[in-house]
Amino acid sequence: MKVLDTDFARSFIRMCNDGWTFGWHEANGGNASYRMRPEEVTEVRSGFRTRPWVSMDTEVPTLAGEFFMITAAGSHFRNVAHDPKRTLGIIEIDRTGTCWRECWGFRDGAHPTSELASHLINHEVRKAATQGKSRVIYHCHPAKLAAMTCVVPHDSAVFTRTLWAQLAECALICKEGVEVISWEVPGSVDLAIESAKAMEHTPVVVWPHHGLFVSAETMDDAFGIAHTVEKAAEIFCTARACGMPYTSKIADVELVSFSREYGLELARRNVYAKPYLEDPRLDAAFGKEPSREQRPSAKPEETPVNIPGAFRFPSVEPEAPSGAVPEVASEAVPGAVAEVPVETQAEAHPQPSEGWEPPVEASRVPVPVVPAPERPAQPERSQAEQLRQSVPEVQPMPRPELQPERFDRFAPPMQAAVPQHPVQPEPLSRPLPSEQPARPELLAQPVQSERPAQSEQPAEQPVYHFYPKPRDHRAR
Ligand code: 2HA
Ligand code: ZN
Repeated sequence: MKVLDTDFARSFIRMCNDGWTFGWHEANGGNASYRMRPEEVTEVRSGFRTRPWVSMDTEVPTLAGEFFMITAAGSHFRNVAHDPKRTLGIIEIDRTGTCWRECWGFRDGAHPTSELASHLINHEVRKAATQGKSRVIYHCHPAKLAAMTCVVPHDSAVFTRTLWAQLAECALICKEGVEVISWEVPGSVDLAIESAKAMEHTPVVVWPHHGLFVSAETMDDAFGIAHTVEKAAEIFCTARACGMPYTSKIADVELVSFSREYGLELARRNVYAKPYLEDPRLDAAFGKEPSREQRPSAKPEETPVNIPGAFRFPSVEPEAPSGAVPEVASEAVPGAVAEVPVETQAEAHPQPSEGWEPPVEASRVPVPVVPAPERPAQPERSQAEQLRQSVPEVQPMPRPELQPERFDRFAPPMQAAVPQHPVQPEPLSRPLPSEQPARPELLAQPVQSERPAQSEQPAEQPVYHFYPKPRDHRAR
């Protein structure tokens, strides 16, 4: 049988072409390899040629005698489907696992990708980790994921939890979570080794400011993982870019029940890591983000007012810094439904477009109203103190399964690398989205610093707090 008529070759070419179509392979970006099954080798072996052995700097003894389909160095994924015999090839590993030779493809003097050693080392790791099931390594450059690495700390648990917080499917398809490694020179031995360390724990490795390195059993699975992770990253980037603070995520308990339902066995360190969803300054203004199950009267508050096309407020009530109880709640009766004139709401909420008009046929819309949550009596505290206490610390996640001596590049430096949320927001040099008309209920107001003398921040520098203003329509 001809190589290009086989299912594995078709699937490999399709993966490359899909990656190109999705925009993940600019120029010669990305590479891929597939460890062929013995029966697939038998099927096509008669068409192989014999070339001299080339020795490698690395040893892959557990891959001795294996055959790999692999992308050619410098080849463009956009050309794979058009010219597979030049952009792809098949290599054989010798019996010692120290040499390779070309068997098929690589026309016009092409050679295997410069990431060959990286692919082989990682095939070895994944083959061992999956009892021989894993066969594909796929490397691509999805942009949203790379963008995420510019924003989210390079802590694997925080990064994983942030991805999972966006999209349920991501926890299902990427249940081991992602490992984020340090930035390494593309094509370097360090990159190969750091990836291999990570691949002992997960098939999905994030290369900061570069891309994804994925391993899987089939081409469909490899592409599916990359697609799912990139989609979660896209949701993250889109939600951040829309200028509203994050107010909802998949909560810990929801992840746990999802995990139970699907038998996912999600790692605790990933489930209970804090997703990186807010600008620390907004984080400070909102206090510690309550998970959905912790929010008082979650159900009625989350019921949206049904005005077609109308702007909707996020469902979380920002906490007033002075401890004031939201005014609407003080008169509320449990279970009561207040009638609020539509006009009032239309005034209070920014409208989505110039031509937006409140509907005239429904002059009054029921709005669920709920009693105020019981606030425990709090001792007098300065605003600065309250703010400081409300800001959650990003704690380095305990990694008992890692052996520090083998992964010393990960463990202690990672703690330093994870930025702690600043206790006091920096004075702003440019307005946050919260100061723009889309969020009139948030105002940045300079106040005198009340930080104690030992503060790192100079006392004379103004500190900006983001005050949630009471919702006008509720105050009336
Ligand atoms: O093969 O993507 O990381 C080109 C690359 C290197
Ligand atoms: Zn790359």
